[in-house]
Amino acid sequence: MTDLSRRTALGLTAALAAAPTAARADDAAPIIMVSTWDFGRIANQAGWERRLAGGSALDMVEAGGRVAEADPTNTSVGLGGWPDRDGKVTLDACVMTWAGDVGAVCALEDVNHAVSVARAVMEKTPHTMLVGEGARRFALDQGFQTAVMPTPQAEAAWREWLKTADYAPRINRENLDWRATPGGPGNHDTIGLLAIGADGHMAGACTTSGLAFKMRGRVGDSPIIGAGLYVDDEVGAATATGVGEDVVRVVGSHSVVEGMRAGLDPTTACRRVIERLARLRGDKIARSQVAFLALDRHGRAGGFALQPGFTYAVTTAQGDTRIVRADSLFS
Ligand code: SD4
Repeated sequence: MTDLSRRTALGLTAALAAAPTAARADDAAPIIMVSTWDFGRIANQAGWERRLAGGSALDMVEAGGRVAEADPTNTSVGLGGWPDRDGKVTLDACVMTWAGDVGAVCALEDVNHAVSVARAVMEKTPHTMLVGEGARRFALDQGFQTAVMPTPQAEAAWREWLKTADYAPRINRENLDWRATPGGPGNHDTIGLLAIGADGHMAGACTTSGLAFKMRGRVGDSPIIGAGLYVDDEVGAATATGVGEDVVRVVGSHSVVEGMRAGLDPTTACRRVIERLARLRGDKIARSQVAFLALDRHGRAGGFALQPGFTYAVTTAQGDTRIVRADSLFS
C-alpha cells in the first residue's frame, strides 16, 4: 500500500464512520432557487428577477446561467472559460424541466451562452443533445452570436500551461486559493442552478467550459442528464460540480434525486452519493473534488462535497440570498 493509499484508507474509514451532518433544510422561508458556488449569488438574483417578471423556473435557471456565462473573469464557465489543450474553448450545458423535457450541447465552440443553446435544442429540435460542429451550426442557424474565445486572459493561461503541458486535473482548479479563502473572489467553478417557479414547478440548468486543458473532445458530467443535472417535479432536483469523470460513475444527480424520493432530506441525499463514490473509488478519489447540490420540491435545500471548499447560494421567495458553505467527507 502506498503512503497515499494508507492515508486515504484511514481518512476514508473515519469519514465514512462520522455521524451524518444535520440537514441544511432549516430555513424558515422556502427556498426557490439554488446555485453552485458563491457566484451563484448574482446568478440567483437574475433568476429571482425573472420570476418576479413572470418567468418560469426554466427562465430563472437560464437567466442565472447566462450571468455566469457572460462574466469574462469566470475561468470555468462561458466566455472566460479556459481552453482545452489545443487552445479551443469548448462549452457544455444542459437544461431539464418539470415535464421531463431536456436539452443539451457538448463541445460547443465559438458561441457563448451554451445554456440557451441547450434550451433551443430542447425546444426547437426533436432531439435532446447536439455535439461539436453540429451544435455550433445549429446555434448559428438559430441566430446565436459568435464570441471570440478564448479571452486574452484565458489564452495567456493556456500559453503558460503549454510551457510544461503537464496535464493533471486539479481539485477546484478554478479556485486555486480555495483552502485559504473558501468563498473568496477566486472561487469559480461550473454553475448548476435549480429553481421552483411561482407555479410550483421546477427546472434546472448546468453550464461549464469543463476541465481546463482537457483532451480535445473530452466531455464531463455537466451536459449529461442524470450526471450533472436531474429534475423530478414530484421529488426535487440536483446538480453537480467537480471532476465530471467521478460524477458520471455514480450518475450523481439522478442518484441524489432518488435519495430524496426515498425520503432523505437534500443534504443527506447528497452525502449518501458522495459516500458511495468514496466507497467505490477508495484512494482513487483522494485528489478529486465532487460536490452535489439539491433542492426538494418543498423548498428545502442542501449540499455536500468530497473535499472542503464547496459553497452554494440559496435564495428565498422574498429574494433574500445567502451563501452556504457545504460540509465535506474529507477535511
Ligand atoms: C466537468 N464538472 O466538466 C465539470 C467541471 C467542473 O470543477 O465542475 N469543474 O467535469
